[in-house]
Amino acid sequence: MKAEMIISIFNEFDHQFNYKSHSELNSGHINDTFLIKTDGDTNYILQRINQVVFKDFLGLVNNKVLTSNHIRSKYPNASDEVLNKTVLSFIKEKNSNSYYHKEGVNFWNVMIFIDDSVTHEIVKDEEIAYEGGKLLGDFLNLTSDFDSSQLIDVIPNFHNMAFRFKQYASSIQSASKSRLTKAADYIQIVADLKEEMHILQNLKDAGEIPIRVTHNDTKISNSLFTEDNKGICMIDTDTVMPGIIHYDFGDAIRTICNTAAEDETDLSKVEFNLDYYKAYEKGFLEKTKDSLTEVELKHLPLAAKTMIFIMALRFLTDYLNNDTYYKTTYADHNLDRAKNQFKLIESFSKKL
Ligand code: GN1
Ligand code: MG
Repeated sequence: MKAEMIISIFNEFDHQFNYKSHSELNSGHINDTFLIKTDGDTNYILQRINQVVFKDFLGLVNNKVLTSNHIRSKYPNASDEVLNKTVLSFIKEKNSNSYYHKEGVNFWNVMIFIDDSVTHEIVKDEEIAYEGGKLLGDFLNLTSDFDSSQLIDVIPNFHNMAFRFKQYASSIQSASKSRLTKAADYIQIVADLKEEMHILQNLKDAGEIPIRVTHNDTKISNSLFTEDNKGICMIDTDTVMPGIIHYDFGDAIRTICNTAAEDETDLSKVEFNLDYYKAYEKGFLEKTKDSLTEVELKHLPLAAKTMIFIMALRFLTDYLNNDTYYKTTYADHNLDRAKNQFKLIESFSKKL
């Protein structure tokens, strides 16, 4: 994307300082994200939202802004300066919307970049796992009294296992022979795990697990830490909506406990780290154990397996669909991601 375009879109927003330079942050698979450095004290994140994935963009922005405002309201005595360093802060564009839209350039939003923060694609320190668990606990606590009827279901059926199986079944119908052949072993594993992987969905549908405001994309790279490993806050609130805590617990574990990146192709490097599981669980429960039900607590280990599986299934489905959903950088990227997640399930099953 041309620098002039980035600058002109950034300048539609009511930021305090002038553009100096930008770089693209490539960790996400859906949106385009840029770090804008300025000539002042505040730097910004400029993000183009993928409209194919997020069809109701206005609903998405509304969800994100309402969530931030709700969290900010929990600290009535904190100054804006402090809040801007600990809670996501959205910048308005010149017409007072929290987004900018123009035909042909899609929808954009801007947030304040939290300086001196780091993210982790792979966890190499137990303290990060522990701090990550506390961050999710805090997020769930801070949003527990948020009226979830104000939030739209930004991606309907996002973690719905029955729905993901339907998408998978139709991808098998339309897949090319060569992709089906390459995926054959994994198609068998999916069939073997199908029943177990519906347990949480069935409990949710039966009303046995409470619906809460959840984050829904808790991979560890969506949490900010200080350089000395203390949790700051969770970011990427694109998918905040009503859900069950298992999605959030499980998706975090999926990434924290994987000893390699989610697209590592050398599967001997992919193992499930049980110590990190315990550290994350400890931090999470320190914050939440008094508010969770017995059914919620009992199913935390299954949540981990289920969320690793659902991501494996989604990567495999996208591979069979010729890569229409996730960004990929080479032909078998989605298949490699799926293989990686299936290896992680195998390792998990030996340990928990
Ligand atoms: C996608 O784009 P990103 O990285 O925030 C996906 C998540 C997956 C993740 C896998 C809206 O998130 O569900 O866990 O990739 N988000 C959406 O890395 O589908
Ligand atoms: Mg996301």
